[in-house]
Amino acid sequence: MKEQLELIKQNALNALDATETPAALEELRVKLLGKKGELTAVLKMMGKLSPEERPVMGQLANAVRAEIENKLEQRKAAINASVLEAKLAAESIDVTIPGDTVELGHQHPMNQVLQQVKDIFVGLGYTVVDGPEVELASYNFTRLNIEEGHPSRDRSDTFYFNEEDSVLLRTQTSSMQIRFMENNEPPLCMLAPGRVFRKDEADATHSPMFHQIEGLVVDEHITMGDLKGALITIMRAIYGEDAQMRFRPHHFPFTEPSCEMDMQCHKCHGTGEVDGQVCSTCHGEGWIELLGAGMVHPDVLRNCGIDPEKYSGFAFGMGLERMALGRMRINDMRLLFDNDVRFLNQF
Ligand code: 2NL
Repeated sequence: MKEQLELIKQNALNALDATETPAALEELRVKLLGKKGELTAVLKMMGKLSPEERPVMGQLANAVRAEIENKLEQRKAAINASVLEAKLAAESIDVTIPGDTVELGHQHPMNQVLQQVKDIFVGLGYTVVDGPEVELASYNFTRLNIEEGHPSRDRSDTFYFNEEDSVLLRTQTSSMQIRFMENNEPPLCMLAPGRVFRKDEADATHSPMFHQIEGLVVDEHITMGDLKGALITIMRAIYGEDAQMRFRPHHFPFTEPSCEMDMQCHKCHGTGEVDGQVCSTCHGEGWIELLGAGMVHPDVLRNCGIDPEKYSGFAFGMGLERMALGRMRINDMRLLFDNDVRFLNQF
């Protein structure tokens, strides 16, 4: 029996030495020390020994057990240490590897132009106002003196949401100005930039969605002189202090009198020709159309609860895409909406 214990011990210690993983170690522990283990089997035979042999063998068996347990703890510590070491090695981070550079984006050219123009107006005291793109025909048309049956209300030009043609995608940001006049007392000095929608086929100069900026000033004693002074100041801030401007008579239902403002072509200086060729910037016109404007029609003021006997005002509207194309020397409006980053990254 003594030899048997000695053999169990030697085999156990050898097996423990050869074990490399926590799972194998646990399996071995059960095999060596568990209820169905070899050592337990030997101890169960103790009863068959003589009373003299029993304590001696018992002592020896306990010593063997203690030695195996000792070795087991040692191996456990050693294996855990090597597992940790392997884990740390596998998870180590090389802080010297260059990181992935995050490319910094920038504003869309449309928004850059919008921001620049807004800054100029804010500097002059204009309040910037935003509003709904889904509008009532009342705000978009009727109160602006655009009666039912007017061609601009036609279903082929306007996106309607219902059969009565009373809910639509706004075709101009004037709807916002009507709302503003309705809810505020003069003096008013406001700017309404935003998306507007018209049923246009997309080509180099048209898109069914585009951006507009409209301005409105209402107070006592506002005249056409205020309109001209304000617009010349603003357009020179946008296009350069030496820009030459002209006003032409025009017609809008919501202003009276109405006008359009042009800027002299910076390429041909108003001649329409460059080196004997038709100027490519103004197409031979000599002038570039900038905006439409006028004195707010008394009926429009009245429609918004403002007394036209006491107050008068001027208003103007311009397309932002055209301004962006001109300022950034882009020749096709569709480029602004394609959102190809190879194009956008140039601005
Ligand atoms: C253009 C012309 C214009 C207005 C917009 C306006 C707004 C109110 C009352 C009167 Cl609430 N007028 N806005 C006036 C004249 C011209 O826009 O060519 N836009 C692209």
